Amino acid sequence: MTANARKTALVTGASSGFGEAIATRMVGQGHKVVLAARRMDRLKGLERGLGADMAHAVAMDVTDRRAVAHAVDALPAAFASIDILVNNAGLALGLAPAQDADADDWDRMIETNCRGVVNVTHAVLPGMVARGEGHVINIGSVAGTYPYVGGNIYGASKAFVRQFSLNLRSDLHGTGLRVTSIEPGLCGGTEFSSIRFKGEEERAASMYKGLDPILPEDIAEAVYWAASQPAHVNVNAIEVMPVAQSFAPLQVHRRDNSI
Ligand code: NDP
Ligand code: 8X3
Repeated sequence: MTANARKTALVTGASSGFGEAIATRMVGQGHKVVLAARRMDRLKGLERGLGADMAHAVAMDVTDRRAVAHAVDALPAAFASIDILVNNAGLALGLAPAQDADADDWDRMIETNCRGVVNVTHAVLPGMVARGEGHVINIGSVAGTYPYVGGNIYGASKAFVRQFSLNLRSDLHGTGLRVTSIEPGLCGGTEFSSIRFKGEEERAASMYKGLDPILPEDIAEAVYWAASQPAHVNVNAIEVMPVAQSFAPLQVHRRDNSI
């Protein structure tokens, strides 16, 4: 998508948070958007708000490969040529250290964050290659680069997203397609922490207490900027953090607790 061209984007996880903000930003710039997620009531509300000529809601569980392929194949003609795929649907579950973690939580993060990105990409990529243009934008996380206690599988799943983005670029060499990995840090204004802490709202809110986190609109801006570069420019990765978030030193455990 160059700045003036009118394109069609498919945004997964458009029922909330980043996905909703990305879809809204895209439509605000005159692009059409396929809104994909599981909660159809929320997608329909967004579709109404953005206008049914510009936004089209599609029920999609990204973990279900066949359902994803069917949903992409069944898109109405006005929304069928996907120029930009934003693989945004994802989640973290729990913050327990690996030895105390829930195996079902791990499975669901892998299913959603890894397999989900793979399923949707696999369904959309052949059409982009056949048309000779397209842009895959994957939403990773700083957790895919920097470890933190309790980040275990969530961080590993986002490292998968990062490496998958790089490997896609290699495979797509010469096709004209673009691939970008967007890697946000702590972001407020989404359901992310509420889902991570399974409805423990006080704990979820405490993540953002006393600081200014980045906001979904900041990520929508990064996505839009990457997608708006001239066709010869590929933005490989963008890492965005709030000023209030940075890096802690490596930890050292001493037998005698002397320091
Ligand atoms: P939200 O929880 O607000 O949004 C997550 C979205 O993913 C929802 O729209 C949800 O829709 C969708 N989703 C979850 N599971 C599935 C599924 N199986 N199939 C289809 N859609 C699904 O979180 P954010 O907006 O914060 O997160 C968006 C992305 O950004 C995630 O990949 C997250 O890991 C990443 N991220 C978030 C950060 C943050 O601090 N908030 C920082 C860095 C990265 P529905 O339930 O309707 O299916
Ligand atoms: C979520 C960002 O910093 O909460 O992907 O792990 S962080």
